[in-house]
Amino acid sequence: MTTTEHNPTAVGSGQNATASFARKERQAGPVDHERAGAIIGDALAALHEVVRRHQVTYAEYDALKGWLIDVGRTGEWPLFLDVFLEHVVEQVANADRKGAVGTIEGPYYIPGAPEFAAEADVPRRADEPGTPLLFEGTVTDLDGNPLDGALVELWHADDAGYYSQFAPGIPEWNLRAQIRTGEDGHYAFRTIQPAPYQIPTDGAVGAMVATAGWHPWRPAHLHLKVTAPGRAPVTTQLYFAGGEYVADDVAQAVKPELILHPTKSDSGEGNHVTYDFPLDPA
Ligand code: MBD
Ligand code: FE
Repeated sequence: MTTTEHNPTAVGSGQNATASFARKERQAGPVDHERAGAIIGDALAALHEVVRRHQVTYAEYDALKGWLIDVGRTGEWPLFLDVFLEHVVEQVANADRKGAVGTIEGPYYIPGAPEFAAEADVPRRADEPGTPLLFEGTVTDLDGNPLDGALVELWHADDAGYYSQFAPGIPEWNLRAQIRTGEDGHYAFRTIQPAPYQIPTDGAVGAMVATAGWHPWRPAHLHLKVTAPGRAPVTTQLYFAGGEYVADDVAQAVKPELILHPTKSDSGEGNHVTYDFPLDPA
């Protein structure tokens, strides 16, 4: 094992995720004070109810204060929010979708990965460990007509569960690529299968999970963002049938439509799987 080269820490990946979020373009509109007051008031009322129901003590209140301060100091807010809150925001946002099913984006997306036409040999190390995977499909409208000029962005962890640009010692764009489709809407990625992802156990979020008596794991997954002119973009993840934690994701982001059933490749080397993305109108 070469884990000494990239021995990620909660602080390291947390600070990288916080810096990445700071670079993200976000919508800023006029504040609706009535709506803000209702949401903030209800959020605080939900916490008040927890304090009363569990008769929370001053020692527990101080533990919470210290923990909140630690999460901020170590940059783990993106991790915490995306693991424990984003799945409900995503459900609300995408409730009316008819096409490809979405799920949470998570903290490790980076725009601008190396771009390919129709087929990508996903950037990876010469000796990249992991089972080879050919992952292909078609981007269509809701009637199954292929979409020309769609963009399929893929990012995923390596065979040790680490993401480039968030864990140290991994080449910048490792296991990140985007494909622009042609007239047939087809895309094909040659990559390796990721390992399950473990929330860092040496940080504040890991401490919360351990204190609660939970496990810190997400099932192995591929992240995707698919966009096309005139269509609603979809952000999603795909999982592997029978994989560890598929039925028990700490981030609660698995949906039945998102489970892949890869087969052995004809060559006998690695796996093959097909998945199509029918995109809703914008
Ligand atoms: C991940 O890899 C991830 O996908 C999410 C949602 C949260 C933490 C790490
Ligand atoms: Fe992930």
